[in-house]
Amino acid sequence: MPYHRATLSTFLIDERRRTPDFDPELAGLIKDVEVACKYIASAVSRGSLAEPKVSTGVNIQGEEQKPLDVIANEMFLQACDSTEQLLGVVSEEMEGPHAIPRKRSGRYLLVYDPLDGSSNLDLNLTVGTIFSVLRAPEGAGEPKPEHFLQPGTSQVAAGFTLYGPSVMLVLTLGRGVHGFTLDREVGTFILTHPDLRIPEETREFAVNASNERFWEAPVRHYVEECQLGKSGPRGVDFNMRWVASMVAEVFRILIRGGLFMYPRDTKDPSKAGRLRLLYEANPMSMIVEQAGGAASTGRERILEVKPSSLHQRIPVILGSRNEVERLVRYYQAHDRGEELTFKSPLFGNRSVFQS
Ligand code: FDP
Repeated sequence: MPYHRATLSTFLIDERRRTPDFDPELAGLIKDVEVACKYIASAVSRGSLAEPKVSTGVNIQGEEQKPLDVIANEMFLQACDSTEQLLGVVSEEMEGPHAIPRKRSGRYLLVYDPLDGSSNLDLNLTVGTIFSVLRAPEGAGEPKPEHFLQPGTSQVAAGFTLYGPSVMLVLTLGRGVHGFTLDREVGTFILTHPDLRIPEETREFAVNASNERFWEAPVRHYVEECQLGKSGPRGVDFNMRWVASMVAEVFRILIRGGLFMYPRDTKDPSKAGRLRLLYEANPMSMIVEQAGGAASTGRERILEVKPSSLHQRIPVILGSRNEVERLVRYYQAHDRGEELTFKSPLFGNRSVFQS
């Protein structure tokens, strides 16, 4: 029995000891998020045995909701509705901010995607919850959309859970990234992955390749180089992965490195990307940077983007630092008007504009 290991609670207590300016109120808020995640884990694990009696519809993104999307959102609201430290929350499943009824003086704002990767639910594949904690402006009173429109650099904490073969919670408080595994018998998250660091070098990339014809030239160039493997300019073979569940992809990158991207494409010109800035890109970028990786739109650091709306979408390229920087260099060259070519031992001089 791993009773000698830290639990999430003792980790938070130690964090207070280690970091004099750590706000104990933040620890209380993280504990409520933990409770929400345990309830969601339990609901997800019942799979087809669950008999959800909820009405679903189309969320603010125009996406068809699954019963568990609605249930997970409700569980989060219930777990946080009496959270002293919170002023308000924003979720993927709600159009605007939800005020915490009993509080007008909470110092924090919570942003979350209650069930990321939910298209995988029917397939019994890994899904998860993503969350981000921001400071509420002084004397904000009622939570308003503009209070949440802070760049990712302002996040005070971020995390995600994985509802997979085991349930995990990955957390950063801005001082490294730590992974906890739920001991289901005891109902406690145990610190199993302290100080996660993303390997710099990698042979793996993840992208939905069915969108290739819509990608910009730098992404096509990067992927083509990886696909050429040993016979191309990289000189090594690459593996490709696509779980279609961002939580699972980011966890894989934390464990064995790699690049994950949902880049800008021309599929629907009204959308800058697929993933949402506030409750997907920002928390994941904070985690990745805290673990030594990098996160970019291709043209700017994600954490420095000033949000313009609650459900804003953004291109995402994140993972091992060397790979992200390589792709950013391709964007820079492309934007300077340079043609992206490479020498391939098999194919001679190649350009991404050639078919
Ligand atoms: P989902 O819509 O199922 O919640 O959040 C968006 C997301 O999943 C990511 O988790 C995932 O990486 C991506 O969409 C999957 O996109 P594709 O359908 O294009 O594969």
